[in-house]
Amino acid sequence: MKTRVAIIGAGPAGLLLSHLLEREGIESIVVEAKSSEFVRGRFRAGLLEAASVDVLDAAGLSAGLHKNGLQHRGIYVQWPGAKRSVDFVSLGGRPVWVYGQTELTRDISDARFAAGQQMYYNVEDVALHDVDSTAPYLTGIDATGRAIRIDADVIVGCDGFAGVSRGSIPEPIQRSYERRYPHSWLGFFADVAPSTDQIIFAWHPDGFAMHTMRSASISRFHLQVPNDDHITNWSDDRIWEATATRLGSGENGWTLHTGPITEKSILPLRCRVTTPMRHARLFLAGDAAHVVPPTGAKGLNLAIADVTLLARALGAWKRGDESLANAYSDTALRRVWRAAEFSWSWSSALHTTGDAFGDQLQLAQLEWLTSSPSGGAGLAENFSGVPIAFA
Ligand code: RFL
Repeated sequence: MKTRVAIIGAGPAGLLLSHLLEREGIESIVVEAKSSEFVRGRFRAGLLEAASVDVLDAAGLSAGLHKNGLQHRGIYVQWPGAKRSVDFVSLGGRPVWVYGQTELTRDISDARFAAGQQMYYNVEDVALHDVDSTAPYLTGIDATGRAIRIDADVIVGCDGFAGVSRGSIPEPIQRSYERRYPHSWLGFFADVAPSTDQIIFAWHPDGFAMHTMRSASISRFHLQVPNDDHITNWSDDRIWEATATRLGSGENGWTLHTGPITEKSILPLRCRVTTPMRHARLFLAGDAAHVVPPTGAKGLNLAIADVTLLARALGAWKRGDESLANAYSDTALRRVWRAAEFSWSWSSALHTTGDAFGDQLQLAQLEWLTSSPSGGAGLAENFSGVPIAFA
């Protein structure tokens, strides 16, 4: 098979890229290791920046978001004895949207199926070849066990954190920056109406807790746990007890509503950025190039920003101007490092370390961020997401 752009991975980055490329008049083929049902059912992110919503609006992909998503003007930040509302809009930022990655992935894949996008699911052993040449190609084994080969002008690795594309950037050129955090997140969903109208980020001596939501009847929570913890240590009763304590249920007239827990897992927090995001005819986008701790809710938003830049760059290249494609890695990485720094500093303010001095510094930081207009403006700008800059 021959196409202009071979895309590896049908997560939000790969699917959205194929959609944006079509709007640039560029044909693509998407290959995905998992089944369509698996990809469409995967639970993950849930917060969209205003800048991401702009992209989805312009791409005609936001009907589901505007129908079922929840627009939030800000967040709550709390610690024992304090609950602060941070209103992004009055601080110069823009509203954010709570809309599940699962729903967004379904919306985009429905649009791609409707448009007749060539997509191959359940493709095993995907390998990249000759990315240094002007005739790169990839190979794999399709769902029927047949060997496939896709020749392309460029290959885009949208294959996430555990993908294969990154490995095709040779070692002397590739550089990865990594930070592992000393704690993990226990995340769970519950079939219960949210107990809050805005996301709660809570500092507590027992550890960070977060209360978010997916819909009017599904709540989402995260609890800081040690890295060596295991989900079998956490019965549903223990989870609810810890969540109620850390979120301050029963204080100031606020009560946490509990319900059946439908999914729970532990996720280590890490940040890894791989550079460059372009090598010859290979481009990386989304989690294939970078992962950030989810505290700042940036992963999905960075994936959207990357492929927005890349579609525009490949469109310009098709018209004879390679400058945006040449600048892609540097342009994308500026936003990636902003998000990495914000995710690091926001995580650092909220996750306890067992150090009493550190606790006091964290509380001083939270006090400043939630009471000073300049502190709040930075928080609002980082959460809302700055507009996507193309150069
Ligand atoms: P994905 O979604 O991982 O998709 C990559 C796709 O590539 C496929 N693949 C391959 N296909 C072919 N051949 C191979 N060899 C392949 N290897 C892999 C995979 O099967 C998959 O379908 O990456 P993408 O598209 O870059 O999207 C990134 C986002 O999924 C990710 O950044 C977010 O989910 C991160 N994230 C959050 N981001 C936010 O913006 N806001 C949030 O609130 C937020 N919360 C979260 C998160 C991530 C979490 N986890 C589980 C990592 C909360 C959690 C718990």
